[in-house]
Amino acid sequence: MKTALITGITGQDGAYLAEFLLKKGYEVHGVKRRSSLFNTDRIDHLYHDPHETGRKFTLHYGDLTDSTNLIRLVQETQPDEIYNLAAQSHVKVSFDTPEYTANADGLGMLRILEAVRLLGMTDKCRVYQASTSELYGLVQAVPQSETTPFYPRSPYAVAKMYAYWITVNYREAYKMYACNGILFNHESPIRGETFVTRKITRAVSKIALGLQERLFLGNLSAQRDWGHAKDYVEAMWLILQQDQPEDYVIATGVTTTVRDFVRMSFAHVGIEIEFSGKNEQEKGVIIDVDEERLSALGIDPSTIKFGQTVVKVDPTYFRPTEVDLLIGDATKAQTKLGWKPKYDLKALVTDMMDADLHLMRKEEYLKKGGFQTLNYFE
Ligand code: NDP
Ligand code: GDR
Repeated sequence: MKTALITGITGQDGAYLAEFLLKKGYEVHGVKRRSSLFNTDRIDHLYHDPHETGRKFTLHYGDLTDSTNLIRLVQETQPDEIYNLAAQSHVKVSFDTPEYTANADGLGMLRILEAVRLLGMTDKCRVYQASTSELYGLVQAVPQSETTPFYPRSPYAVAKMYAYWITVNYREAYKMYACNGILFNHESPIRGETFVTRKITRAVSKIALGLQERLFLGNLSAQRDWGHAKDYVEAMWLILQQDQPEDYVIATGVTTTVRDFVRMSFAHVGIEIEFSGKNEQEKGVIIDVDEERLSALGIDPSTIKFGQTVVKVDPTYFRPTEVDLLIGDATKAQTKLGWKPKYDLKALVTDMMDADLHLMRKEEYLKKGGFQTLNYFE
């Protein structure tokens, strides 16, 4: 039985990867941060009585900014594979917390590599770094592959650039099995609520159910290569199973604007919207409603109003420097790893919309039932 140590286990990818590795029979150790609120929602379902299932899943407190903690955890868990998924992963937030982002996202990987090296585990332990398509930043060429030059456009991307190169350097200097997965955007029903896809599917679900009037977004013209997180964690694992340690781009090869992602999400519930206006004045208005589709979903069509403005631009969400266009070329992963995504964008939108509609129905049910949340502060 192999042992894996996952940092960022409470995040989207950490949760899917933990589930994936447990199914493969791994013993999984995860690093979680201390928080004043419960932060294990995404992995709570993985707790099972090990006597009944034979599964091994253990959480440890830790932080990527604490090197002695990381050394101890690597020593105690003796992993065959480390997946470094922990990061302050929000690009816009990295402009507000640049130094912390550099520390966690950049130096964090150095601390892990050093822990493995100092403990004399370079022959035993393979290390995966969660690198990102944000490294490409300002468009140099498309589609972006392993050989496309980097031009990072945020403190997040600059920090990740350090982590990328320190991984390459430790591989070359110490013959470590250390690899970068350069993953393009990947989403899911458990995507963080402030990333654009999840923000959209949550809001569209609420609008359809009459729980919210409109959605405010930033740059609608940004183009992203969106895949499903379930497909992408499989690629992480494949990257660590090869004879030689190498870096791989993981992407679908299809790019879409934020605007079209909004359209597709509304279309899922039978609502057609049209965008008009430019830049900060742009807005999305309902122009058609498929009542049959709404009814089939159990939604009361009378909550939807023709001509209702459901999307507006709020410049607060603009970034000081933006990444305009990402489209990945995953030929190397397809050829060498045999990796191919199972989800296309439509299947991804369907998965996310179904999940968020389900979630928002709970809210609708409580609201209609007159349920009031207690106010603890009165
Ligand atoms: P999430 O933001 O969902 O999860 C990030 C995880 O890192 C959380 O578990 C978080 O803990 C943890 N974390 C944050 N800071 C620290 C720290 N200082 N020490 C320890 N743990 C920390 O990200 P994703 O799951 O979406 O992404 C996983 C990784 O892949 C990240 O490194 C991200 O930058 C990278 N990536 C993601 C892509 C994507 O499209 N999703 C694409 C390319 C790369 P907590 O729950 O307590 O906040
Ligand atoms: P990104 O993801 O920055 O690509 O980083 P995000 O979903 O935050 O933004 C994608 C694009 O949408 C535009 N946008 C908005 N973004 C957010 N969050 N909120 C809005 O209201 C909004 N309106 C428009 C953004 O400007 C951007 O162009 C994600 C993260 O998971 C990183 O950790 C990862 O490395 C990259 O994907 C690949």
